Amino acid sequence: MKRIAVTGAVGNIAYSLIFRLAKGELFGANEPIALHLLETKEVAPGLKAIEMELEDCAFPLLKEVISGDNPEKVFEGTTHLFLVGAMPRGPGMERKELLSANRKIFFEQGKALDKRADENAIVLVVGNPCNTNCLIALHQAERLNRRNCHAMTRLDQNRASALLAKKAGCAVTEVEKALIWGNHSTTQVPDYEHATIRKKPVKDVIHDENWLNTTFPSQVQKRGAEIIAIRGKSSAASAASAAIDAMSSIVHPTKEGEWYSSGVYSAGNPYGIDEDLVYSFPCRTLKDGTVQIVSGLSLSPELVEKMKVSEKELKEEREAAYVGSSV
Ligand code: NAX
Repeated sequence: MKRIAVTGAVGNIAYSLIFRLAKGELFGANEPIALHLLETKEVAPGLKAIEMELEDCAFPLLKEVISGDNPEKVFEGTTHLFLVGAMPRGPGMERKELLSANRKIFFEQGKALDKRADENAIVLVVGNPCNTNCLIALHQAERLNRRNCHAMTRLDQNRASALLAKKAGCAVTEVEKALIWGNHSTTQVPDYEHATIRKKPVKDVIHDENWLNTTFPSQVQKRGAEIIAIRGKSSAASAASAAIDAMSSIVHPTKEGEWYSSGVYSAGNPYGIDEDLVYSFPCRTLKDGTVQIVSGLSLSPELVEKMKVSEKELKEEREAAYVGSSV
């Protein structure tokens, strides 16, 4: 049985994610599931309503629901974790204050992972700033494999693929290997140079270089803010969908010649990025479940320059969050 944890379980993203997981979207129709739902004390009573709705769905695969506000109790024996809950940026809040508030959360959850999660647990951090939150947690979860801890950049990758498909007038399935480097923030680097459309380089299909080099990256980077401006809340259904895509890519072997974007621990990376960050790279999952950073991609000077900007931002976040120090 897969024991799947979702934190921030009463929030927006979780309201879509939990039900899709319970339906069996991640592991298919033959894998029983237990859901482990974590919330803060203040809104933990809302978990009751989620549990009631789960019951009312009569999901055949859902065998157990464990919920509460204590990460150590809720993470007991978990095999797959979606860390969605995080401190949102309040009005007038400095980035530093946000990082410091989230440091407390992800420090505590990292410790709880270390004590209670399955030793082969796979962790996907969605709550922002997700790269640095992931870095904080993995420094505490010493028992876990660092390469099993990820920060979600899949929504950005999906947005990039969808935009390229729309511009080329093709199906999204015909766009392959769209890629995001760096931080899940506006410094992220959407990369079309290594992507293909109908197996051809993107530039052979989309001839508008100005669109590719200016409009495309900017639209991917600002898509989240655009949705907040219209909806008044951040992307939820698309984020939940991307979280399932991301975890699915991590747990299933990657097809030959393909890759997925994921924020992973940068130690030993082949692109000269600082060794102690969670940075989005092209990744592959091997048949034995090992996650590898794809090496050997040639990078244009423009791409390298942008990747450095995102790296610098992540170093500043790390410094502001005092990763590794005690709370
Ligand atoms: P909501 O504010 O609707 O829900 C967050 C929930 O987390 C709340 O119910 C809150 O009580 C809970 N929470 C806070 N601290 C917690 C803790 N210590 N333990 C357990 N639960 C805790 O936000 P929602 O729209 O669901 O977004 C969740 C997070 O995803 C945010 O940080 C958001 O910025 C981030 N996103 C990340 C994306 C990505 O691509 N990586 C895209 C979507 C989204 O913006």
